Order: sequence, then C-alpha cells, then structure tokens
Amino acid sequence: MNEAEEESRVKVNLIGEFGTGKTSLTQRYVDGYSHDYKSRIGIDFKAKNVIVEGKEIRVLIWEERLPAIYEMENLSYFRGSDACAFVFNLTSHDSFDCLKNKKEKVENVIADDLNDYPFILIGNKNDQHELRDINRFEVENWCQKEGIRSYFETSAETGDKVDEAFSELVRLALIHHKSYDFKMKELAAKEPFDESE
Ligand SMILES: Nc1nc2c(ncn2[C@@H]2O[C@H](COP(=O)(O)OP(=O)(O)O)[C@@H](O)[C@H]2O)c(=O)[nH]1
Ligand SMILES: [Mg+2]
Repeated sequence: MNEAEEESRVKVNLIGEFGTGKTSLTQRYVDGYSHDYKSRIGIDFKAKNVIVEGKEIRVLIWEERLPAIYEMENLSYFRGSDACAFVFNLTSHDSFDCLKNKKEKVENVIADDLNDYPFILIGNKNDQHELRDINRFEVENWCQKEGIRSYFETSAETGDKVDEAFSELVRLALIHHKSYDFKMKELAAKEPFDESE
C-alpha cells in the first residue's frame, strides 16, 4: 500500500453484544438496506467508499466476532483502528451494561494508542418504542463520564440516524488517522540514525 492509499483509508470497529444489530447497521450503511437474517451470519468485515470534503475515503468496518477479540491472538482486529462505536440495543438494558466491561477490554488492547482515540455510542432498535428498556439520561451520563464523543439512537430496520452515526464515526476516525500519522512522522524525524526510516 502506498502512502496516498494509506492516507485515504480508515478503519473503524463496532463492539457490542451478539444480536444488538451491528451487522444490520453495517449493511444499512454500506448497501442502503439490511438483508435477511441468514446472509448476516459470518460477516465480520465490510468496506464502503465515501466522499469527505471532496476526497474519496475507503472506510473499513470491522465487527466484533466470537470468540473474544480481546485475546492477544486477535490483536489484529484492532490493529490500525481509527475509531470505535459501541453498540447496544435500546430494548435490552443488559446489552448496555455489558459495554462497561467491553470498554475496559478495548482500552487495554489499544493502550499504546489510547490518547485521542475516539469512541461513540449507538443505541439501536429505536423503532421498537414499546420495548424500550433504558432512559436516555442514564446513557448520556455514562457517555460524559467515559469521554464518549457522541450518542445516536438508530434503527437498522427503518434506517433512522444510521448515516448520521457512521458519518460522525468516519469524521472522528479521519481526525484520529491524521493526527496519528503526524505523530509517527514526528517520531521518525526524531531518529536520524535509524536508516530503516
Ligand atoms: N426491530 C429491529 N430489529 C433489528 C434492528 N437491527 C437489527 N435487528 C434485528 O436484530 C437481530 C440481530 O441483528 P444482527 O445485525 O445480526 O446483530 P449483531 O449480532 O450485532 O450483528 C436480527 O434479527 C435483526 O433483524 C433494528 O434497528 N430494529
Ligand atoms: Mg453480526
């Protein structure tokens, strides 16, 4: 991959319990609709090209998969990640609660790169109003406490707020990507005796 390609490519990770709608959200964003259930099984990676400020950006979307991605042998799952969206399901308080533990694990994996690494939060299935199991105030409190940049309530079923959530994720990923690149170049510049640079 040459430098220009590297610059125009961002990687984002979606983390959350099984069944919260990560695959459906990704399909909705990438393909414009969500497929039937069977075709969803086994998918953990998708890509989409988008135009941001007149420039084409390739967005790589990686979904949490089983077994646990936090194990050392699965580090590649987060390698080069520029942003992370936590996904829970508005109809299950448990799916929100388990994000506390997941956030800690993600932070441990990307520890070296944690400065300025952006997180957002997505509460999915907002079409199922009557089954709602959590209030917005509790979620927003957690975001504030944990330094999570934005919160969206989406529906992969109707498409509500899906583009908005991904656009924000990509925007934050691009900012992180650029500043990280810049830091690497700065570091390289500080090592004049290293001929491999
Ligand atoms: N009503 C509703 N169902 C959804 C929504 N998103 C996903 N689902 C359903 O929830 C189930 C799990 O979705 P999936 O995308 O496979 O979740 P994943 O395990 O997080 O990837 C599927 O039956 C989807 O059709 C949504 O926004 N609203
Ligand atoms: Mg899935």
